[in-house]
Amino acid sequence: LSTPIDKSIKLDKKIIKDAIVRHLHCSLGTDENKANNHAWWKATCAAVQEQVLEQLRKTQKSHYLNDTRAVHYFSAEFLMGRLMSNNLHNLGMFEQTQQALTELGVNLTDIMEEEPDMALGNGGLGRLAACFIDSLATLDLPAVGYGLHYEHGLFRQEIKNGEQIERPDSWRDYGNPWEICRPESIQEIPLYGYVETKYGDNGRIKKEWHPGLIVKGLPWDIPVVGYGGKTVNVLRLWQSQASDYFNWDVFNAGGYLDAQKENVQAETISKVLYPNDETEAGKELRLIQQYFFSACSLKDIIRRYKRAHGDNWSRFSSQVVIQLNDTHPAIAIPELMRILLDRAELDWDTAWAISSNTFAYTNHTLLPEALEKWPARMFEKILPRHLEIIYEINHRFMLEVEKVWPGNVAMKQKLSIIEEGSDKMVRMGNLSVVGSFKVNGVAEIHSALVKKNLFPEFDHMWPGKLTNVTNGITPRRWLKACNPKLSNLIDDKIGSDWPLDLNKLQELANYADNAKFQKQFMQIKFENKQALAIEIKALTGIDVDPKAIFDVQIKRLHEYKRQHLNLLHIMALYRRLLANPNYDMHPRVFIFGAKAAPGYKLAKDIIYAINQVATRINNDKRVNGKLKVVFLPNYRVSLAEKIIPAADVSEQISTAGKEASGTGNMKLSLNGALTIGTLDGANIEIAEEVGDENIFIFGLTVDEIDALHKTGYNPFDYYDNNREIKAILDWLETDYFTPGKPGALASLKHSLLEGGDPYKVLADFESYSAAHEKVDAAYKDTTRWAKMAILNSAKMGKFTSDRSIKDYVERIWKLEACKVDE
Ligand code: 26V
Repeated sequence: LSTPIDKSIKLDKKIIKDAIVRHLHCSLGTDENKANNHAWWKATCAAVQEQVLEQLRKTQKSHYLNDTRAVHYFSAEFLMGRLMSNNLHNLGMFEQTQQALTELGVNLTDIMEEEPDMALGNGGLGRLAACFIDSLATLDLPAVGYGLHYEHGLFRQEIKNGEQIERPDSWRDYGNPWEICRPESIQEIPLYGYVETKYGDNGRIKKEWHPGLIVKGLPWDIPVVGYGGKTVNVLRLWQSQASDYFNWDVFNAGGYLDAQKENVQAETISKVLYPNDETEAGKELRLIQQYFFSACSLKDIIRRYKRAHGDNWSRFSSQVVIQLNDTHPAIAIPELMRILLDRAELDWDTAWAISSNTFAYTNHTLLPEALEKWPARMFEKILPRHLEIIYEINHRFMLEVEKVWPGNVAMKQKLSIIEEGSDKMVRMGNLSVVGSFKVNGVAEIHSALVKKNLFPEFDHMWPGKLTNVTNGITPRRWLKACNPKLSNLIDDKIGSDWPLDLNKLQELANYADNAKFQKQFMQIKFENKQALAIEIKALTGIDVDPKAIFDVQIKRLHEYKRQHLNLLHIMALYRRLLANPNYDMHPRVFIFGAKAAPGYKLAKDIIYAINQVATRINNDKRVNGKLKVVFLPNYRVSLAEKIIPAADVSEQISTAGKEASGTGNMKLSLNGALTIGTLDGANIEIAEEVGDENIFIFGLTVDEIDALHKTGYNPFDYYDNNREIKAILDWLETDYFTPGKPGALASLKHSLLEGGDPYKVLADFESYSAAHEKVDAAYKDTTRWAKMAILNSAKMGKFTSDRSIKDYVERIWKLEACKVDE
């Protein structure tokens, strides 16, 4: 599947320079003397976009002429970050552009800072989608990403007096030079209203949905440039708009409230990305968002299918595969059924055969509170016809369950798509499994737990439906572009085709003991740390020494990820240093980056606690420069790109069984950071690749956590019997870290004691602390550390998202690559 880079498409520096200046003049209406960095950035984007659009046109022509089977990646989130550096690298024109700009007196690195992040996602799930569409284009696979064109992405985080403040993210305020508006492909989406039952000519019952509101979906296309610059796929994001069309039936039915209000509502649909939290707020709008983008995308796919195949549906599921990125787009299943039944007038069995051979579903979490359920009455109001179809899907499914477990009512209750109770709920996970031909988890252990704990009966009913595809990351963004110094060193040592064939990095293992290579490798790490130290100073005012160990935990804030375990250990180190100023440790800088869901109180308390502890420690002369704590505000893709190349230690410390995969773990290890982590998610597979001697594993395993649960876990056992734990937790209740405000950090202590410590922080503390002593000892042995760091980079080949995509192609999508004709 891999594409060799074709040097012939590389553009001459002179041509690029002329194009940039031309755009400065003709697109931006300014000139070389007046232009600021923002104008230079836009002009450069426009010059790059010329190349991108040329390849996009060729790609679309090839796909059309070959009538290829294609995958459609449905995702409520795409965390794209910035596109300039990525597009330049993938087109193979980074260096020429850099030189062209230098000749114009402009610094490429500076103007790239002008680009706002496209933060249309919460975290891992959204970034995975972004890595996947990069790999799909790189592997010349026909693919479309479908999602929502949020006006505001994930909130911007500010820290005021140690606390998180959420500010709106406005990534499009000055326009986005990469996106193309496609009004010719607008879709109309019905909502609300009622269902009429009619009798057709053949005596068959016909259902007609009379919607109460029609909204328009306007598509914006973001070109997705594959590495090598040949295939350019699209990410199509839908923006909602008020439609001038109203179904006046509804006026009579009383569903119509007020035209103005509904116009506002229509435009509200794609206004804002919801952060992951459990609050009730916005539930209804969230369901509408999901239906809106799923329905727009399906209509778009069907329009394209019909252009080639007319009204003959028989080839639909051999041309179209739809991957559901979690259950957020699961409403696409009843929507396709509705189209096939009510519009195409197919019979149920034919429709179901097409639909259930079209969808595949990826599960990304086992956390019960994250499994989507919608009140049936909300469905009835917004999508009345879909609720009917879901009941019918469920009815037929229950007949299957009856065959396997005759007379077993409890089993039916457990597996039903409808959860019975005072408030009936639609279980989107169950709907997704029933309506898909494959279901996958995102790391070996996670997929095993999906089979064992989440969907064991489905696994029994349909052996082979549940499978695994371990996540991956694109090495183009997460090594080549973000760590140019290390990339160049690797190029010099093993050649430059590793970005397409990451297993080539294995060859670096031959140099793991080579003193000269070790020195070069660690010198680059040091220079990356110097650059991050400057960034830290600029962002927080904190001075850090690049000779210290940079110990990094960057991810969304959640109790299961256990940033508070890291914090308790930092407090332990601080205490040890105060008790013994000669406490033997290599200087350490603990670096955090994390956003908390605005409605998640304890997560916000943990951010506050980190900041308060940081302030106290960073200003305490007694620690003698051995300990620093940094909380970097507004963690996002572009900040990750600066932190990851500079990390020595990667914190992957979730409670075993809770982190489905993790992908930051892969990025950090690829850039030569050593992992301190639990046997959870992809950490297990990382340990298999790097070997136990090159990773610091600690803590309870999934089985041990289970056992602890069964015997009864009592956090007070640890509080009462471990003097250090007791002292630290008690410390949180004083005003030592919150002068004049005793008790300001008490919620943390409370959650770990009276709250029952649901994520077993105290149970893992000792083992975590011991692992950190091993980290310290390893770092002091500079040769050993260099070897370990090199081996981490060398052994990450498995975790390229190209491998993940090839797994999806083989196990699920059955796609063929389609080379783009010249
Ligand atoms: C959602 C919610 C919503 C309600 C409150 C708690 C909560 C906690 C987590 C989530 C996220 C669910 C989906 C998700 O983002 N999963 C992440 O997917 C990544 C890509 O597969 C994977 O690497 C991460 O381990 C997994 O957490």
